Amino acid sequence: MEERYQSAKRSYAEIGVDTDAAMETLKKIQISLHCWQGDDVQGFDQKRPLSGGIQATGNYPGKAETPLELMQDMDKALSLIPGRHKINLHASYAIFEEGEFADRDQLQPRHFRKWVEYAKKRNLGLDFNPTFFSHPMADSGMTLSNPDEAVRNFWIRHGQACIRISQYFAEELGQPCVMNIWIPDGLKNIPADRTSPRARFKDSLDQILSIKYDRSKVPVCLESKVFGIGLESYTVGSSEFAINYAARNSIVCLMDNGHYHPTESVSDKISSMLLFHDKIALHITRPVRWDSDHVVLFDDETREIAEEIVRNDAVGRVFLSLDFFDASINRIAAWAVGMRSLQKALLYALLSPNQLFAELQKAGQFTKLMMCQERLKTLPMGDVWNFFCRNSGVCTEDALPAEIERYEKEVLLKRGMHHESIGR
Ligand code: RNT
Ligand code: ZN
Repeated sequence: MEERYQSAKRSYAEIGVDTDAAMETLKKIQISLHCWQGDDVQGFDQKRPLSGGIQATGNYPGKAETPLELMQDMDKALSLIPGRHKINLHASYAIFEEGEFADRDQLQPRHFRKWVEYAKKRNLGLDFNPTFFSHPMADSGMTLSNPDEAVRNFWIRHGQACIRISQYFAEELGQPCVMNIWIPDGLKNIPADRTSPRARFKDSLDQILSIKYDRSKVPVCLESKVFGIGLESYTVGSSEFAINYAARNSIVCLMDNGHYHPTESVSDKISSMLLFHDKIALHITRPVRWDSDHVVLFDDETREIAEEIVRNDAVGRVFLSLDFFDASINRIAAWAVGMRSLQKALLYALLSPNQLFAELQKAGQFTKLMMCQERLKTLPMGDVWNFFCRNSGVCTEDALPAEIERYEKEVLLKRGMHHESIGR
């Protein structure tokens, strides 16, 4: 492996790229690992089916059913991912003591104490999300934009509670906690009034953000969307809404690359957003024909997103998080492949002679630029990646399937048998 790395290093040096420097940068890039891939966005505070126009399809055995199982699976996934990262929690993953319960608007930091202990022990950061779905108060399809003031106020209190919890995470862990607001609010059929729900959403956000909190500890993000399942005709939190609200109120815009029309690409949006915003946030996902939330792969758009971050020297300005939920495959593999794919995309970007390419564009040398970009695709990045994995103490690409299969056999499948035997 050492030999292959040295040879790869020489190949990249020929085009002016320093592989050691690329690995140094990659090592420091934190990605937020979304807890919800582990249990198909179920959470622990209710047993309801997933709502909000999102859906996890598939029924792969061994799904985590308890906080302990989810943590155990996360540990396995983290052991397969190079670097030190963050865990992205949803409010629905509150962990209550035996016999205790708090509704979403009554959540307290102590309901997440076990997660803080988990993160501290492993030297991880925590990010957070209020959960505006899978709850009786969200059954109408409207939360922060609901015309019923009692419902809307319930969700405003939820948002405020989540800011307090986020600040608690930041203070306990000594690093910022990114809090992302996404609401499913929308309509299946053609609206008669598009403005009023948006005006109410705007007012709800104002109220949530009006509580006292430390903005340096809790960067609040707003995520937009085009449509949800069963909510195809109108989405309250559209892209224009989110960008304008974030700009006017100095919060962070979160772009999920499944949340745009199919030929629009987030990679193209990043440069514009960075010109006007100090920070941006991304949900990296893989939309297959629609917002399907497939596992992130080392594909063209993921690479292009990574390239934009690196070319703009914006590694420190972009909050990176994964967002997908595939229940049809091994869920730990989904996490590991998703994280590793994004890291590979970042490595690919870091191993690109970006300066040189920019100069070719500036000089109008488009033929040469195309040929150089194509040449880059077949350079031995895999050797650098495997070397990076080994140095980070995690398995290389070839060893990954066996690791997953072993855990499936020793843990996940036994878990399934156990559940059946106790009649779950
Ligand atoms: C839904 C949004 C949102 C959710 C998570 C679970 O379309 O992408 O980010 O996936 O909050
Ligand atoms: Zn998302």
